[in-house]
Amino acid sequence: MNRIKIHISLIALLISLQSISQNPLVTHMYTADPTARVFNNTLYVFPSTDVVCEEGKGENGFCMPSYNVFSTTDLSTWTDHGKVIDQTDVPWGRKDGFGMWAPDCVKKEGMYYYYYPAPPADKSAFRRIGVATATSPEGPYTLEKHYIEGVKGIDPNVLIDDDGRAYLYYGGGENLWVVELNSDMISIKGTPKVVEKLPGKYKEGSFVFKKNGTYYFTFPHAPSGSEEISYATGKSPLGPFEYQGMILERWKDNCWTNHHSIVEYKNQWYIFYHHHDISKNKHLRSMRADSLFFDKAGLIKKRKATLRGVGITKIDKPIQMDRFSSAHNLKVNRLEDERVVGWQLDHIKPGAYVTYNAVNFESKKLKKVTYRVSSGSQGGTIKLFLDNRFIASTAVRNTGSWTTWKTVETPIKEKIKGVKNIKLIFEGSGEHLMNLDWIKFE
Ligand code: FUB
Repeated sequence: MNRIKIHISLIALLISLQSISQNPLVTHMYTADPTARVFNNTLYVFPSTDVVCEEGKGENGFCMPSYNVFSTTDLSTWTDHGKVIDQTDVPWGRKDGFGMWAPDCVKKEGMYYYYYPAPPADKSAFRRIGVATATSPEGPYTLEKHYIEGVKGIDPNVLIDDDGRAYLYYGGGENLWVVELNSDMISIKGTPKVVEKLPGKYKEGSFVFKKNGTYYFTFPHAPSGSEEISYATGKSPLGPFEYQGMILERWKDNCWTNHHSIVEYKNQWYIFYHHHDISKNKHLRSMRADSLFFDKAGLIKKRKATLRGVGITKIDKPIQMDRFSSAHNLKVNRLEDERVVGWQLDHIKPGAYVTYNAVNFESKKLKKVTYRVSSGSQGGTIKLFLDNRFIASTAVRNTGSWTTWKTVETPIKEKIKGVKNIKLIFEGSGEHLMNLDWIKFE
């Protein structure tokens, strides 16, 4: 992604990031712990909010005062419905606790139930879990006067089973817990049970969903270093669950947490999660999404987190290839161009490739493809494929140096219509062929 160095405003950044449909999903505020839900054919996301901590506020470095709600129908354009709950609204909560951690929202019989953790004013626990109700996912929400009795913990998640019974999962630490909710959705039946047979060490953020009769108990945990997202499966919402392995690997940088949700929307499964993309500060996170796939046996395919994300990209602007869906035998680094701030693909070896999914070519007649490249070596060839069909070959020669950028173009003779996946294969000989900034279709 490139940004003009001068005269850049926050508003301009917001508009450009939203309109190119990449990760992170929104950039005008920090959003963590995204729970995605589909209500009325619209995909809603219920994240928590990270803000910069004032001296002495918050816990563990997190300052989380409130909740906003977001929605989309195309995974590209996001609507921020604004703040729906603030810590000062919580009847039983500390008004300056800054501990409104990961929430969830479910729908039952036309009513939306929003579950959130907060530090209680009575100091009876680190976090209690409260419920707020509304007749629309966007609110306004009415907050229950008391927290759920008998529950102490963070990260509430609710599964409503096909028979209408609802289960609350929560907890952070060595154990995660489950308890059935009464039909009022605001009190529990019996006592919470530890979810058994999960791997040891720190766990939190459980998210349970059901697919083809199997319950998927998914959770971030930290066997070593930072959190990876893993899962177990079972035949009952109360377990036992059998550990199946990792879905998303841990961050290799200093973003210690991850927290996710998994949802099917318009026949595609997605994982929503967070990273500290914009801030590089582990307490100021931004929500992301990527597609998720299952194998024939119903197991979740391990996937890589991408900056490409899930939105559909239009061809009205250059496509920054550093935000790829997948890549091989190349690196991403800050753009070596004194006029622009951004990132470049470099160290591109013969046989390297990069893919960028879901580009909408609509039904416009294409005339040419243009690349912005530099090369301090003999150069090479870029072969363009759309949905694995060869489209055009473009020769890139030495541009004078690795920091001398030029555009090269090739006419397109094929008729291209609709949403396609781009693949570029780099051919040539020698150690490194070229650097690539963007690709543009006209
Ligand atoms: O966002 C605060 C806490 O960090 C969440 O409740 C955890 O799941 C972790 O993401």
